[in-house]
Amino acid sequence: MRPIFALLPLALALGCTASESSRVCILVNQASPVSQAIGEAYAEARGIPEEQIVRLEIPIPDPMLGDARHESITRPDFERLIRRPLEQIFEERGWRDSMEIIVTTKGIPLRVEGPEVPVRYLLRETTTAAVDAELSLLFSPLVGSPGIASSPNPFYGRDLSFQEFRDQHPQSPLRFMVARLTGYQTPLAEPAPLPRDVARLLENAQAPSSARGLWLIDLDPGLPDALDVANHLLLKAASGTLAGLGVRLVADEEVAFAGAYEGIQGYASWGSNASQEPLPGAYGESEGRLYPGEFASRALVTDLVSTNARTFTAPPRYGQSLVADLVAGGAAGATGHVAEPSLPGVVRPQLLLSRYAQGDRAIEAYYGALPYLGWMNVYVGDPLMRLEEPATAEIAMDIDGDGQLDWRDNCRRVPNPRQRDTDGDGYGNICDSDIDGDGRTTTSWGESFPRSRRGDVEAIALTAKEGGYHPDHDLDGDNSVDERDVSIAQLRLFMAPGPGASKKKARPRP
Ligand SMILES: [Ca+2]
Ligand SMILES: [Ca+2]
Ligand SMILES: [Ca+2]
Ligand SMILES: [Ca+2]
Repeated sequence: MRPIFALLPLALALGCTASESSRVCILVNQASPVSQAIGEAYAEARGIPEEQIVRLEIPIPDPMLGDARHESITRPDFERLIRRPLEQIFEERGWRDSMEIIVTTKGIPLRVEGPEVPVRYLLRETTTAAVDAELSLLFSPLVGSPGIASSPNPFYGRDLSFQEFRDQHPQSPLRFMVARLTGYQTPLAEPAPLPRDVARLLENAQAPSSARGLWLIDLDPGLPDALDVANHLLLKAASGTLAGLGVRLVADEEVAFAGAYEGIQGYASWGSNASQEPLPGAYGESEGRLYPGEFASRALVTDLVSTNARTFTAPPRYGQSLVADLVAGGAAGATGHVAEPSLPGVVRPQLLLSRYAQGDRAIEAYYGALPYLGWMNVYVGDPLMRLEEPATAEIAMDIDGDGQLDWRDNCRRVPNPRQRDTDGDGYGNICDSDIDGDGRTTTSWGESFPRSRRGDVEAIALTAKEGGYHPDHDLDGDNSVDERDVSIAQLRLFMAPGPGASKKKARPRP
């Protein structure tokens, strides 16, 4: 007999179930009518009971949020006004285990501001973080911990649902998935003081979606070497993965910033880091052309821009391009950074977009693609959004589209048709920067000596600096050990090799 649970996925695909809404809580700031209007609109849109709206009192300079100072909070104020009250409420209501998703609203500060740290020590020392990233670690001592070394995301790249992950890892510091409902604060939709961009964001997340949306990956062949590595390992990998899923895909390989596309369902680009000179004013209309174009409903977007979520206050002060403009342009879900994340800290487009294309909830796709916890990252949009007609998994046997079927691919998430594995441990070089074989890619923060304490990154960097060659240090297999190999290793900081077909244990090497 056919097991009855085979019918369940269909039922779950139809909007939000009662059990799903019981696992979502919403944070609003009582000091802002806009924040409250957003929280109430979302509760209504997803049938979330009033008791699950948490009302914090966070004083802000302008209740209508025209003053961007409300987007930052000091560490002591974050502890006093947000973290401690929330942990208390979660304990009192028994939410510690039952709650799965926390939704923050515009008006809850965006960023915990830490002391300034020189760029070279950023990944080791900074305590600046996205408020949302800290909230995902509630009850964990990792809240406020500096840098990224102690906080690789244990859910990153896992083929599990978040609930399965949490059931299997009850002690994991990652307890909650956090999403933010925000956009520019004006213009307001009447009669409630609900920003129009946020109203549309909510509407878009549940508007009917078609199977034929366009997945646009805007590659850029004009970047300097260190960034070109990310162009390959992140954006090229995203187009490989999406091609493997058989979706309608444009992988734009021109230097020109992609614009005037229609029906965009998923998008990844370099944003204002694109090398085109002069760059059109990033997102929105420029000289009669729309960048990147028109979005389909339920569109999910990401870009490789350091401070793209630094503000959602209009009018913004420009510098780098802003996620707020993508939301204003009709994107329903977007990832961003509230401060410099450094390249290793960005969400991986290939994981984000492939999970989402396969029908995962947007928030689950985001957390599965997020390399480090408690860092600068933020997800903007309705966390429960998912596609109505996902790509089918039958064609996903080669998830990175490199022609090597998953079961035998020694780097399952990175296109590596040649499968080069010079140390023979079963992981291809392109996803194996664990030079000393201790199970993860380490760094000694730029110090190459003494040898015994040298990190994997420094081992490769030293070979490059001395003009030498070691096949294991040549990660991309171009017969040279250089800056590119160092950049590849940096993108894998504190991560284990793979994922690949091999389940071999890491072995120590001299
Ligand atoms: Ca591969
Ligand atoms: Ca290897
Ligand atoms: Ca290592
Ligand atoms: Ca190389």
